Amino acid sequence: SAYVQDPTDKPSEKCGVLNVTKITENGKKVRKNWTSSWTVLQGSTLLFAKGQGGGTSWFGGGQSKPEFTVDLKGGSVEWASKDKSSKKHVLELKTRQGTELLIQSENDSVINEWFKALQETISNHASE
Ligand code: I3S
Repeated sequence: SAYVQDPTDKPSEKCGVLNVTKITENGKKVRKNWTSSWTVLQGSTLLFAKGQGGGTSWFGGGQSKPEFTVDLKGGSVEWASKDKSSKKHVLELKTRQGTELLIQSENDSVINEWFKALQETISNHASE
């Protein structure tokens, strides 16, 4: 299922389980802490919730909040270089605010779709 920008201008959405760690926060290096996260791309915002994407997550629950959100406007995404992680299929996401994340999936096509989706989102919001 390719990621396609909705022609009716509805906010784009994509979700799934990814492995995520912050590596930099507000320009400062932080210790890696890989966690499996239910991840949602909603408009230009990327949201993470801890744990696998099961029925008890914040998503759709209304009450609980996402663990962490990232504003993609003005950010960048690229394949992480080997020195960033020993894992395969790792993306490096940088925000305008100086936060850097690594995003990983064992599944090649899953991570490729996220790469496309994040790239498109960033370029679609480039002028904001
Ligand atoms: O970049 P590093 O320091 O090699 O990252 C690894 C460490 O964070 C390690 O944790 P501790 O050093 O706290 O034990 C993690 O378990 C590894 O997963 C990290 O490396 P990878 O290559 O998996 O991103």
